[in-house]
Amino acid sequence: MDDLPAQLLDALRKARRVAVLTGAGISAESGVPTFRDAQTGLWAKYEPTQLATPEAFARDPRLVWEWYAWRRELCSAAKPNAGHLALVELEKRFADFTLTTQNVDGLHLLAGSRRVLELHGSIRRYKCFDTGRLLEGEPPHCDNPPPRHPQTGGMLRPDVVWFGEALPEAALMESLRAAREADIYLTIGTSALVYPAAALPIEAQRAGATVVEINPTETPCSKFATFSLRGKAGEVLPAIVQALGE
Ligand code: BJW
Repeated sequence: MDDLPAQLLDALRKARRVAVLTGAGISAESGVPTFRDAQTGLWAKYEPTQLATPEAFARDPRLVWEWYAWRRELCSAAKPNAGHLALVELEKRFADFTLTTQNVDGLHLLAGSRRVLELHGSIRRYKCFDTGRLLEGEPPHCDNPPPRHPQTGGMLRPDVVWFGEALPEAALMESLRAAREADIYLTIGTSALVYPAAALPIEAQRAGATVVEINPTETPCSKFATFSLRGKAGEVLPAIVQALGE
């Protein structure tokens, strides 16, 4: 990638509070498909309203269950990449560091990031569709999926946030606080189309943060960014860590 802007490195060296938003793009180099990339994105092959809404699950729970079971396998096989690992290093460097992710793949935690706010839940957990009660452990074997929650008897679903559903309130509030207090806000590998997550970098910019976008392509967030670094997260983030170390 091109040389990093000296002004960006200077701002990072002076920063005390750093907040980060990640999206599917950071996991692309781990082999986890994004949603909206043409050809390779999930929504190029599947219709979101048929799979990622509570209405879809109510209509055809088996289809939705099996689609998520397939994706869970993909996520379980994936390993954190150089982008995830660089964020672990950045967390060590700043006393106040908040990592908010829209990803449900769990790769930031697997990489070793300590404080991760999972805004859209986790594909590695399950809950009861009727009551929201979380499942402890693995789902019971079932010949006619979805399996049932052993305590509530309701159908199990992944603990992810579907369209039209509220985000986990504590994670959202903490992400907003971090955005409003950040000196530097990094938005990485997200198309910045899905709200309320997409509002976080805008909030940060309004509150005076230097917003840095890391994405090979332009997004609606680009106009709020002080620096747009056009490259892959797995290349740009390690370059930042290396430059700061010097
Ligand atoms: C790389 C790269 C590399 C590639 N390196 N980069 C305001 C305005 C308009 C609409 C709304 C609004 N507020 C709410 C809405 C409605 C809706 C919404 O936003 N709709 C828009 C799409 C129009 N939002 C909601 O419904 C949310 N809920 C809500 O607001 O509830 C209100 C409520 C309150 C109280 C009670 C009840 C309700 C919920 C949103 C949930 C989103 N869920 C999903 C699925 C999660 C489960 C699953 O995984 O299946 O979350 S949708 C999907 O999109 C997933 C993602 O987290 C999310 C964002 O996608 P992301 O991460 O940006 O991925 P892509 O693919 O879009 O982009 C990848 C990017 O990476 C690209 O830019 C590439 O260029 C880049 N890239 N390789 C760096 N190597």
